[in-house]
Amino acid sequence: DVPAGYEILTEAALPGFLAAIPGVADRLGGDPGGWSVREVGDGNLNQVFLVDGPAGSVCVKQALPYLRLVGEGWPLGLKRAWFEQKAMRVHGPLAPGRIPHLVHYDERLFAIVMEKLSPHIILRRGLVQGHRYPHLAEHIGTFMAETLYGTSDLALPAAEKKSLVADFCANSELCGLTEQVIFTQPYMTHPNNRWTSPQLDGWAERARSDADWKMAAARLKSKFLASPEALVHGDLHTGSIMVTPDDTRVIDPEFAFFGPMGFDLGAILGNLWLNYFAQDGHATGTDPRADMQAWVLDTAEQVWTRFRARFLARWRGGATGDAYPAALFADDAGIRALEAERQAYMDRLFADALGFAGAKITRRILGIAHNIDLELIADPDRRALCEARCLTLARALMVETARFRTVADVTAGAKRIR
Ligand code: ADP
Ligand code: SR1
Ligand code: MG
Ligand code: MG
Ligand code: MG
Repeated sequence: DVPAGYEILTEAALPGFLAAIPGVADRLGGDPGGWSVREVGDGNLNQVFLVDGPAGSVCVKQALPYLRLVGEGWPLGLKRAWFEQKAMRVHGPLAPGRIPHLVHYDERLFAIVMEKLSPHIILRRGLVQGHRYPHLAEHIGTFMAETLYGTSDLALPAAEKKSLVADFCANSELCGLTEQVIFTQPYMTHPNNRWTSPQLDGWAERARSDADWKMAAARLKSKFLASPEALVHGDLHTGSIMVTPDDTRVIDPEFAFFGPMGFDLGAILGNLWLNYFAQDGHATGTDPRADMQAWVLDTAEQVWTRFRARFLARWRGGATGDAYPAALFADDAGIRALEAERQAYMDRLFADALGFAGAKITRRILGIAHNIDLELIADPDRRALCEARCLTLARALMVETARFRTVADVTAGAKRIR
């Protein structure tokens, strides 16, 4: 059901489309006929164009009426573009400088015009190449603390939050995609699934038959379905972050909805831990990756540590939302109780994050959508070894979550897996 007026943009159509948007022609400069246009989409869902003129540049992202990864055989609603621009409008002011500037949203074409990030690259590609990003943990830990705290009941009055929850409730199609491809399909026989075969056939069978593992996935799915804690990005893996040595930007929040905060935390942590195990597959005699692996593990620790510190600082600085009414906790006993509650809240968030991290790792190895961290390891035996290590950690994070009391426990656990 493609709405009347919608058309799939082409490189040839881009200059005409952009020239008609107030301010964009000036931003690009010169004559539209001279603008250079390149389609660069490498994601699973949409098309993305980079446009350069003599004065500046923009990026245009358009929703296609189907899943790009599969093609027209998997129709997908266009409204995901609306949720993406809405999430950018909500998250942007909470985390200044951490997302691309939103220039324009076109309702007819379901297209977002935004700042072209340059010379940024996708974080996952940089990590696979062995590059380190010294500010990544601070930037991403802070991004998550500000966006998650800032859209929670700790910060927002109930009516304001409920109005936002209502806006994002309709993003049910993309939530449904996550519910299927992350929490359900990897644990059953399904034509979408693939894995390195025959090396991982035993692991795929285990995911289908291990009741503890399946129950952990089902519990996480229930949490995903029924926890409108904050406006989560919803797809915060290392392919949704663009970096330079100094800068970090979060892109692609089309899966945004009011869900469990641990889902975003788990996405980034899980993808970093997956990358840690994948480094062995990219190491060579002249490029051993031991230092890189240490950096990746340390970065995962720092992401959690920075997140926790900033989130707690916001909460202690004076909660403006309707949860934990200040009037109830004004005396000494109340102040102590509230601080104990904050610690317990963070422990619960950490456990959620670990479970979701495990689920995010598992789906990238046994489900439909895989990661270049592992896919670029050409030798299937070598890749399967890395993948089996990933799955060992993933299952432990999901099933034996309580074993990991601190993020250092995960680091130690990952190092023990050989
Ligand atoms: P999808 O939703 O299909 O995954 P993404 O939003 O992840 O699409 O974008 C796909 C690719 O387009 C990214 O991997 C990146 O290379 C490029 N891209 C996206 N947004 C920008 C931007 N603002 N500036 C430069 N490149 C971008
Ligand atoms: C069909 S699954 C496609 C995946 O790509 C997106 O980026 C999300 O991670 C989604 O699960
Ligand atoms: Mg993407
Ligand atoms: Mg996307
Ligand atoms: Mg993921």
